[in-house]
Amino acid sequence: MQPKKLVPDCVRWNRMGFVLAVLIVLLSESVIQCATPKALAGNSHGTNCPNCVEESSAPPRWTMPLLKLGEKRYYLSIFFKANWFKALQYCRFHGMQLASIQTQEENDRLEKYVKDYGLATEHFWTSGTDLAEEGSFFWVSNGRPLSFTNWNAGEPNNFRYENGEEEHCLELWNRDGKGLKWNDTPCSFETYFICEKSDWFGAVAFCNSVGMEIAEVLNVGDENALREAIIEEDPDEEVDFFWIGANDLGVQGNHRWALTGRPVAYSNWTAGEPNNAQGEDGNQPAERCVAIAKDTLKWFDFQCTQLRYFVCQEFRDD
Ligand SMILES: [Ca+2]
Ligand SMILES: [Ca+2]
Ligand SMILES: [Ca+2]
Repeated sequence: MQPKKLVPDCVRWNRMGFVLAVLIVLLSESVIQCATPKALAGNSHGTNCPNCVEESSAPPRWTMPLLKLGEKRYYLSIFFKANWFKALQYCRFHGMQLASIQTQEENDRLEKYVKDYGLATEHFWTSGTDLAEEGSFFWVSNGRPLSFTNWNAGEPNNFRYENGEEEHCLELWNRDGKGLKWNDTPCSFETYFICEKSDWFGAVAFCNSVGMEIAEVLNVGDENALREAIIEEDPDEEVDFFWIGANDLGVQGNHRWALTGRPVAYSNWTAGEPNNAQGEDGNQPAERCVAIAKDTLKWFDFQCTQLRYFVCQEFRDD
């Protein structure tokens, strides 16, 4: 017999450690109070989480841990269907993002998993869309254009339906028995979807989606506040680093803060960083995003596409 559910799914998700963000709330310039996503879900979102009701008949969430495929961590939403916008919102609410598929390898791994799991004939939303410009698909989760394509034959065809709706959202669908390939389909269609753990860009988007910004560390006071937030979150031992907003995506070596574009004045680099390392084979993308070590709060630059925990904060007045 299943245990009776006493808490909304959103809250339980957080308790089970699925939440990737630590949220800190700035009360004034120097006094910062911590609020974990757990608290956020219980307070501001817990009473009106749009997906909690729909999930009420779903199997217990803890039977579905994050799926590790290659470097990525996925959550396959197979307990309820949603249109593309709601799927996007759902992933973000849980500190994740709708999946982006950037290599054939990633596609193959998902295909194998979905098949092994008995879901080979289902459709799954990804973050791909051409809503901004017809025919120009990109991954909305990270803003990047498609780095490879895997369309079913004849797709994308932007089919126009009787009600005038066209096809602007990218789903995975084994249409012809030739594997989990891509199709453009109306964004209003309701289907299953795949969330993935956030990279730096997803962290920025998540903070934004809850009315906050990715953390800025402007002085020692901010750093101490960050430490408290991280301690409160009590991440497991596997977690080493947290994304913050500093990056040199604009000009190599010239670090700025994500939200304001202000140059990084205060910094706390560990010895030898930022080193803009290129990976072992020297062919990895440059390291342009900054994360802080959980224990020392020292700064490191990493590839922005790496998947990490992150810290959000409320907008500053100054
Ligand atoms: Ca289209
Ligand atoms: Ca289509
Ligand atoms: Ca580095």
